Amino acid sequence: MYVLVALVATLAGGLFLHASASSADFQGQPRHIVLIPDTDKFVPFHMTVHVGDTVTWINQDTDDHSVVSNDAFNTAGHNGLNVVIPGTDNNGGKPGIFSLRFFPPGTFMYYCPFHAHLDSDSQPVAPGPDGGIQDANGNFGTPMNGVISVKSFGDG
Ligand SMILES: [Cu+2]
Repeated sequence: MYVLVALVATLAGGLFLHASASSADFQGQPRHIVLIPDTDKFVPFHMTVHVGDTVTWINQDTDDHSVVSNDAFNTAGHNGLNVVIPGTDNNGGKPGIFSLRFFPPGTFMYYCPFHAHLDSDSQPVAPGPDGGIQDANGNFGTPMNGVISVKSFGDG
């Protein structure tokens, strides 16, 4: 009986792996996904990948969003990147998808200028009320941005 349960669990695990692999099969086989849900934020805010890995952004929002490299802080390449990822309203009802492969180890910092721009007093304009990075108290003070740490294999 215990053997049977273990076998079923193994089969179920295999099926789950197969399903998730095929659902991520957009362009090649992205292993790291940053979601833009129906709010103005990148989920997860921070992600660690290895040299040579591909990160894929999936915009599930109706609105367009951008990935713009924050070149003042970037150490992982892709300086000057400025890509609009269409939302479902501008993409035939489907999520917009964008992929980027990382080679130099370092930190890739990026933001969406539509939801992280500066106002006339040079203060960051945060999205709200449900977007941006939020704490448990509903602090909407952080504009739409994200961080990817790119590690070499020796760094573990
Ligand atoms: Cu945005």
